[in-house]
Amino acid sequence: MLRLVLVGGFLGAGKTTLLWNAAKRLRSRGLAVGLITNDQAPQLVDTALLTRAGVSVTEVSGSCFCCDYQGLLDAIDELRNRRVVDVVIAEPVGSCTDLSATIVQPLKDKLRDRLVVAPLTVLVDPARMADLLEGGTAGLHPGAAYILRKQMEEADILVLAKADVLEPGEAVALRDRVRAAHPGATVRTLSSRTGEGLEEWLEEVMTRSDAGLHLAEVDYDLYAEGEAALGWLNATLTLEGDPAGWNAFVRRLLEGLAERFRSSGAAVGHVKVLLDAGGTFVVGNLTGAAEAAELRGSAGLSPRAELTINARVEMPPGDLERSVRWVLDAAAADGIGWKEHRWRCLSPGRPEPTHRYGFVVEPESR
Ligand SMILES: Nc1nc2c(ncn2[C@@H]2O[C@H](COP(=O)(O)OP(=O)(O)OP(=O)(O)O)[C@@H](O)[C@H]2O)c(=O)[nH]1
Ligand SMILES: [Mg+2]
Repeated sequence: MLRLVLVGGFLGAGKTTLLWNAAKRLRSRGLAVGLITNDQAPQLVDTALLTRAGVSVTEVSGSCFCCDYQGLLDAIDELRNRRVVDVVIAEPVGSCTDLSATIVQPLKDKLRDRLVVAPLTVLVDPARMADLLEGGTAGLHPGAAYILRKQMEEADILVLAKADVLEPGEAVALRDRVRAAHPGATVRTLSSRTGEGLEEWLEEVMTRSDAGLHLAEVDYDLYAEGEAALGWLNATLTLEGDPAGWNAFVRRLLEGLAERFRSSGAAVGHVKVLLDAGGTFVVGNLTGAAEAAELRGSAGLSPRAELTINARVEMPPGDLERSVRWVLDAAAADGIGWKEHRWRCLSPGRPEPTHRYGFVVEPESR
């Protein structure tokens, strides 16, 4: 039977990177894998990136999985219509929580004949985890930190991601503190970058079928407030300019944005950009205004490039749009012209889940 693996966690926690690495390993075991991305608006860097990596991927955009339950089912069907699929790995929007009640329980209840749901995995960035354990907000709006806490509370498997950024002793100590705070979850450390802990996590999600063991008590007013604190921008542009300068352009853009958000005191959820010049591409990420921009890949020597920007930052959408336009103009000052194709800027609306179960669906009551 088809296995569905849900990988949740806050913005920038490392979900898409894990999806890609997991898909590669499962493929090498001879399994057919499909991936599903999810966002409040179309034009996703994640989808573009995974597609370029040669995986079968589809997206649910315009709403989170919980508010578009049917959209998730349709996406699973779309993957199955393309070819036989053994495993689907799906990444819900990073600002989404209450997935156990709104997705996992309904799936266990309604689709028991069609799929097995793996334990709900939630990734947490260690840079945020330490402060949250101290009762802090990890530099986020209290409502956004509330979402992150609820994500951890409902996890079946709680993963301290990006373990490579910690010293080995530090990782073990932090993991033990998370275990003490979340005794009902399996707590793991994992690094998609080094591969540490990846096989063990895969083994667990590929063999266990006791998904959704916990429900978090979620106050939807606070949840909505946390989502509304985030400005959301998805844009696609065409650039024209010096073919040798694309990587430097992406760096200027991300550093300019980091500086702009720092000076306005706006916390960064995640800013990701994908620049494709003649079939080769460079990806840039910013997971905090104080964090260094990360660039991977290298753009080709084409005078034209396509740029996709996805930014989730704690500022009103209008301010976010003005900031991005201003930094784009500054970064493009050295003879680069840009023309926008699609530009969506919004603040996520109040979550209104399609289903919400107030109880854990037991195997015998299915
Ligand atoms: N050091 C380190 N960085 C990682 C690891 N996994 C992901 N990252 C980096 O973290 C950033 C965010 O990664 P993504 O996989 O895009 O995160 P995400 O959770 O999918 O983000 P959203 O889709 O915006 O919610 C990128 O810069 C990644 O390269 C890891 O294992 N180690
Ligand atoms: Mg992602």
